[in-house]
Amino acid sequence: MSFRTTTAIAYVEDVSPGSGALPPRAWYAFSDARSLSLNGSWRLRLSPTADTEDDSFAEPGYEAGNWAEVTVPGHWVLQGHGSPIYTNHLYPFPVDPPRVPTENPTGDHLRVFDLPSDWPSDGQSVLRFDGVESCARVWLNGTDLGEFKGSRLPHEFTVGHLLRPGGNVLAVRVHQWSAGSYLEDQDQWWLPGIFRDVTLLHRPAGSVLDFFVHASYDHVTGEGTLKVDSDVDGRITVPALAVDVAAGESVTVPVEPWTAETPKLYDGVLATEGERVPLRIGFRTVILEDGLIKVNGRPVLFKGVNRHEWHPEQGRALDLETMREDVLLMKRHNINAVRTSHYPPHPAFLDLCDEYGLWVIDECDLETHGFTEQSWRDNPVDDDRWTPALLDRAARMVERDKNHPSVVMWSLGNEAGTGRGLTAMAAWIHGRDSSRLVHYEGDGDCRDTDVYSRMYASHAEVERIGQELDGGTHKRRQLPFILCEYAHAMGNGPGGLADYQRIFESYERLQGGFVWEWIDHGIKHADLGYAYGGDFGEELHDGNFCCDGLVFPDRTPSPGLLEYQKVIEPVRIEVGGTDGTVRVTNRHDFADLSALAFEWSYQVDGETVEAGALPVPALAPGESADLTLPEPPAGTRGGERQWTIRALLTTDTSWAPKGHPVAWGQLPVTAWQAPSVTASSRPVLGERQITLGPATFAPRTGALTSIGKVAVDGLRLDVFRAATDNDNGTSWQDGVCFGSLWRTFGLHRMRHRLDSVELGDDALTVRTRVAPAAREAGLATVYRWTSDGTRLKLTVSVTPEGDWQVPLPRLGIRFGLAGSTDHVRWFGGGPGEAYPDTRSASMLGRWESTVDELQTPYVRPQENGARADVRWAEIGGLRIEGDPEFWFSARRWTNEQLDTAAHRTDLTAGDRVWVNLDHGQHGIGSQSCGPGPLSQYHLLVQPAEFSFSFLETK
Ligand code: IPT
Repeated sequence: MSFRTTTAIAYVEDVSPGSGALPPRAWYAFSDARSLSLNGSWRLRLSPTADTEDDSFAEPGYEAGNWAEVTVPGHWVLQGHGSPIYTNHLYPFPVDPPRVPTENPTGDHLRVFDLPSDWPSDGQSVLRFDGVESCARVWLNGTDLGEFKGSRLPHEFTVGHLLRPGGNVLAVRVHQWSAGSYLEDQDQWWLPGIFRDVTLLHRPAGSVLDFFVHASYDHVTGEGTLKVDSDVDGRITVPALAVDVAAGESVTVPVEPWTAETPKLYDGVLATEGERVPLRIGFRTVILEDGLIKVNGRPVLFKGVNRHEWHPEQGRALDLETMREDVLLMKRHNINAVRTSHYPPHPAFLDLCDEYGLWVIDECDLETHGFTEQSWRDNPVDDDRWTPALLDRAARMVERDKNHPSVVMWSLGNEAGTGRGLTAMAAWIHGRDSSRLVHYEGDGDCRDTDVYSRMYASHAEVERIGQELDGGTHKRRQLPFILCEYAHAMGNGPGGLADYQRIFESYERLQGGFVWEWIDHGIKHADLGYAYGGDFGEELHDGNFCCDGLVFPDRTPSPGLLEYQKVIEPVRIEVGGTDGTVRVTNRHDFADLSALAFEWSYQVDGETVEAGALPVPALAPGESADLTLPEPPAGTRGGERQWTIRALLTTDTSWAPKGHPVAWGQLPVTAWQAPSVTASSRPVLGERQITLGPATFAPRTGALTSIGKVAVDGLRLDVFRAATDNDNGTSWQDGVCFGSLWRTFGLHRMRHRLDSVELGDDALTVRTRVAPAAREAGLATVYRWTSDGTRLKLTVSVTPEGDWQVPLPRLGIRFGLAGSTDHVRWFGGGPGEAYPDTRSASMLGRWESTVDELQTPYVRPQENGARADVRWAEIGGLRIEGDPEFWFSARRWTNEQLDTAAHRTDLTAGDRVWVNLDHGQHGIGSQSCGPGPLSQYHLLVQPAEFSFSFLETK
């Protein structure tokens, strides 16, 4: 005897893509046909399993009495019903495809709507769902329309015959888990719900069905060829080109091409008997030629990002303004390409990419990563039973998005292993659209793909690939290379971007990469600031691995984005070949420099004394010129001197206003000279203290206690930093993760043994040994204090002893100042943080901040906020000058407190501001998923000497 009534919900665990939906077709935002948005407030009944409730709710007249309300588009788990779950690649349910757990949160959604009184009574109507996770069954006025899977793909149903003027009952049953979940194992939050638009579309008689805009560009003749295939007869008009042709007919006319740099779109119309659909046509030709991806005859260099859809409150339900914000931020930060990791985005995002200009790799909604845990056994992409579902996903992506000039590659999916299903997808896509390339990183031999793609390869390996020394299949060796993911932007970092960019620019075969990833998937949380994996009590989760973006959850740019912006700037400004010249190189692929105005300024000790325009010819892409700088301003003899050259937009563009800085460079003229302090004061031992110039010290320990009226606390050598995500690395890295080595070695618990306090004629010398318990290795550390009566100078000498097997996180001093300390000024790198391999965007100048603003609010607290190349800093009534330049940071908690915090809200201001003045910092790297810092950025343990002078400022 069987108790479970499975037939009604058998579709949930069926490998098929669904039934009842219309064939996929091109998506467009609007036409002259009527439409009715069904977004808004819906009623929701959440059940713990897929089959606990009957479906009588779909019948007209059903009383939804005590049902909750949810906003559509939205995810119910972000609206107070159940909780989100974050896993990277582990399935949060037993792997037994296509079966899913009995505990299968199921949201019955109900919406009653009237047709507008003027809703046409002729023709048909279609109901469109742009995205529902993960499986839905739909009824209208009690009639079962069908069910579907494929969360981030559209599904349409014919409904005209069921509509009534008023009181239409739309019922949608959404299951969190389904067979489709096995295909949607992307590294992200599991967020069930109707998370994209629901729209009723009127389809007048003779309206447009599917259509395919083919718009190519011949870079030799300068002509574009347009042909629009349409399932329904119609005409295509493009007024600006005087084009008026029938569907299916091709026409060749002189045009301006579309590129991401020059996104020229021509407005047109596809008019059938019953409908006029606006077209935005971009002419461009994407081909593989000479082993390179060429657009309009030229190779392109992708300066890309991987973009997940994310909003800290709405999850993957993004409104148009948020999408636009992403595009504008990308454009303003010199990004020229997006991989839509790992599913087709809301289609309106691609309209924006067409309009503002971004190259797009459109990726299918497919990832089966969790099967890696069983050596890919039973992987759906290698099981013919699943192939219809895979082909359905490929078709829904390609048909939906095929009319976007921005889309230059189709990607089969991400991290799905290999298999016949993928091959079938690639074959179908190649057959349907020969005008674009096919991408899939998992196809190591490039059997099915047109580009060799990898993720997180080291600099050295990428260089070998550039030199074509990487071997591989014959086919692969003929193909261009991209890094579809690199530079894991988790927490502080990524480091090493500039080094990758140099390599990309050195070898033709390397056509750039896509930083992982665009945005931190932190969820706004009343108590935690932003929540990450585990914060909702998930039994299985991957912590803050979802917070690895170039922008914070609220889209504030992180230092990583500013670094990337500088590294990929489309104009290089550097020292010229002869004295007094600056070399300007146009690194665009298509645009000349006519959109930019250049200006120079001249700084003495970081202060601009004069500025002017620098005429730069409209260099073609790839060209450079050495330009003579003006005579240095008169009367600027002393001090450190430099030129700063900036390239600014000459006019307002769609993505930034006139004057927006696109690129900059600095050319040193003279170097920083630290002030000399003559050791003319003698240390005096009093009853309670030692006095030396303006300073006092504790007599027994030689510890600095004050400089003038400024009380100073706990000054000593510091080698520890709060581990960054990149320091910690990942479990699957074979390389050394310094974060854990530092902890094992004991760098977070160094002991300071006092050996002697010596009062000399002109110096107070304090000898110590700094070492962790249980280790023989240590640092003999000597603090030598001198003064000229006004200034106090500290020279620190560090001599390593014993067997040091690890580099140091940092090497410098730290001390505490009064908690009221707030304002900071400095001359050095800024305005933002920098580390040895993330310092490209650090601009030498005079900067100001508060202690709080010096902090970078990484979602999981970690080392942050260092300013590089600091000559002097003023803080808490002290002016500190470095010899040589130093790394400066200050915070209201200790590095140890920072290290133990899990969320920003764990950090509370203490009664001290802790200042770090560092002689050295270890690099950042990208080891939270990729390679660690390059060896030249390791802070090796070796003898070191560095000085600071202190002067009371008030
Ligand atoms: C790679 C995934 O493709 C991406 O989705 C994300 O998880 C990223 O890593 C890390 O944040 S896969 C990695 C195991 C190489």
